[in-house]
Amino acid sequence: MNKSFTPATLLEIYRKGRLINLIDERFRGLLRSGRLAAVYYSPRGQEILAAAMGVHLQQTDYLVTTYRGIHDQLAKGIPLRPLFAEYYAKATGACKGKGGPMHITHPETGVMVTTGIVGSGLPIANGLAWASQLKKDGRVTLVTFGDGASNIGAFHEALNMASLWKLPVIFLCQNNLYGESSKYAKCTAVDNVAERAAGYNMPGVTVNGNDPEAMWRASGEAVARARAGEGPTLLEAKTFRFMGHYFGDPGAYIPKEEYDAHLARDPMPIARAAVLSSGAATEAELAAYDDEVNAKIDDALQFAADSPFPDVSEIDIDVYGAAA
Ligand SMILES: Cc1ncc(C[n+]2csc(CCOP(=O)(O)OP(=O)(O)O)c2C)c(N)n1
Ligand SMILES: [Mg+2]
Repeated sequence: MNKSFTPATLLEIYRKGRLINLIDERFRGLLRSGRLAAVYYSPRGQEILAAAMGVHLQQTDYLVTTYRGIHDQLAKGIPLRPLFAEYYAKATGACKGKGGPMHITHPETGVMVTTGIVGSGLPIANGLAWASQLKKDGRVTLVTFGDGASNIGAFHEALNMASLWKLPVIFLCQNNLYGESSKYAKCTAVDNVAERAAGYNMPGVTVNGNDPEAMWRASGEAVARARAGEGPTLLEAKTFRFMGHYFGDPGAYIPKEEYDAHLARDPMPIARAAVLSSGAATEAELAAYDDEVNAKIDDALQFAADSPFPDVSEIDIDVYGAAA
């Protein structure tokens, strides 16, 4: 892919990243104050990689993500109202209030699966990609997962099958250097997850996921390969999570110097400064964008608050199968 990385593309990535960033900040505030009671795995620090991948995807493409998936879902284009209503377990939620944050699904925007079972998304993504290959519908499937997931058996099985069958799938490992409280280097035999691609005869690419241009290029190539029927790519985006594993995790297992070194390279302020110096937007335009996003957040929160809970008569519908 020889396309040049323009200031307009940088701005598009920044705007997607900022949407994620503002929603994440709002959710953490609501959780802290007790106005939202939900499990929450903050994507703080991983916004840019999701945004830079997201700009290459079409609405009809598929996404399979994890519990730490709100950045992926937003980058894919999920609307805020059904997303927020699902966090509040309301009937108007993406899963009618029965899935919750761990199971966000919104087929209209290609958000097919969100799973809390580490590593389980990869074989499911193969299934979606296989269906697209058989139907020749031109869709690609993006599956995202963490560094910890790359040590699960299903990761290896899925890579082998996807390569063998040249499935239109992109395996995006978001290597945030920790799986719960376990440091990557303590549990993984290779320096880079992408090295494992060699064992499955597919391209493996390690990239700084916090660098908009590098992530945009690597994502674009992986999506183009899948779209052209040339098969899967294992893309490893190096990143860091600033808010611990789950909401409320103090992250005491991360040495302070390590944390501070990452914080000094926080991708959001760096991307913002890059947008301003590129001339793609002014301070005033970025502030206006924040206002616009905050108004959408207010609207979706009000929608969620005003919506009813699912009726108790629906308790066994849409769960395992239709009730008689
Ligand atoms: C099969 C399985 N084993 C263990 C767990 C418990 N668990 C939940 S998240 C997690 C860490 C996964 O780390 P990683 O894949 O790096 O993703 P991250 O949370 O860093 O995004 C673990 C072990 C689980 N949910 N599923
Ligand atoms: Mg991790």
